[in-house]
Amino acid sequence: SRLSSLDPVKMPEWRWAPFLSHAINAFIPLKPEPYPVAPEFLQREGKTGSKSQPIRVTTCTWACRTKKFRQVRAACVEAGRSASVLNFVINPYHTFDLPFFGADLVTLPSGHLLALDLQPAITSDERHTKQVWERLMPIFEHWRVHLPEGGPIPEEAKPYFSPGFLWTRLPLSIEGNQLIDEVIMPAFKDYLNLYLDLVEMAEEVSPQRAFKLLEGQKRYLSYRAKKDPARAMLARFHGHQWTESYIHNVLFDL
Ligand code: DBV
Repeated sequence: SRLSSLDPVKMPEWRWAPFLSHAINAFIPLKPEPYPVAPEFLQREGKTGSKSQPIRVTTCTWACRTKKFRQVRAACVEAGRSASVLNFVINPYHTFDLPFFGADLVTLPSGHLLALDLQPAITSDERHTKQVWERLMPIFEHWRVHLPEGGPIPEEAKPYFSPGFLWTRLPLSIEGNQLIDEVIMPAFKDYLNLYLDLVEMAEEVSPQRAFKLLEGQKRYLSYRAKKDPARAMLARFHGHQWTESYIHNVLFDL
């Protein structure tokens, strides 16, 4: 079993392993340190499906911190035909004017739900968004033409997205898997590359500015915790108490 948040996630058949591997390799130059995660959240086994055809579920958390990242964490779910998920969020320290990196790669029996974004901590603030969006939009435009639209998102969620929100639904078919390999994977690499470049350039802000960013980060994470679309699924797999604690104390813990 896993003793540190940096230990490799070993889940055979997990659809999203190449994405997490890519990200972990990209952090190596930043000298990642373990992020404290309680043992019951490093790896948790569960069961779903029916009595006659049970399906084993594993949920793992990979996490680290670096000089500029308060928390980088990947929630990894492998449940065979029922679900395969990588939810990946990079939380910068609020002392830098940086967005969050967010990826939600979800395979359910109904198909793949795929979301990628650099999400603002504060909205309607050019100083926070302009440099990011200027560089993000060409990348977004490049990849989105190859993907069907994901459909509407709730109005109340909109402040938390950038205009470069890449959001699609793909079928569980050879064509769907091909789009994941040929579009979603390179898009993920481009978004992460841009993000790490913005991070490298970022310098500490004034205490007043940092306070505003902290308030924004708290609002964003409270929203994500409150509206986590995985809540029902995780509760089915691992129980309500474990799920609530995981959401509030690990996934969105600021
Ligand atoms: N989503 C999370 C966490 C997950 C997770 C922590 C641990 O924030 C998985 C797992 N997302 C997950 C699952 C579903 C979705 C859906 C299991 C399917 C829920 C279901 O149908 O039962 C993007 N993710 C979604 C949806 C959106 C996003 C818009 C559809 C919601 C709906 O239809 O109700 N999540 C959203 C987003 C980011 C994100 C933009 C960041 C880029 O993480």
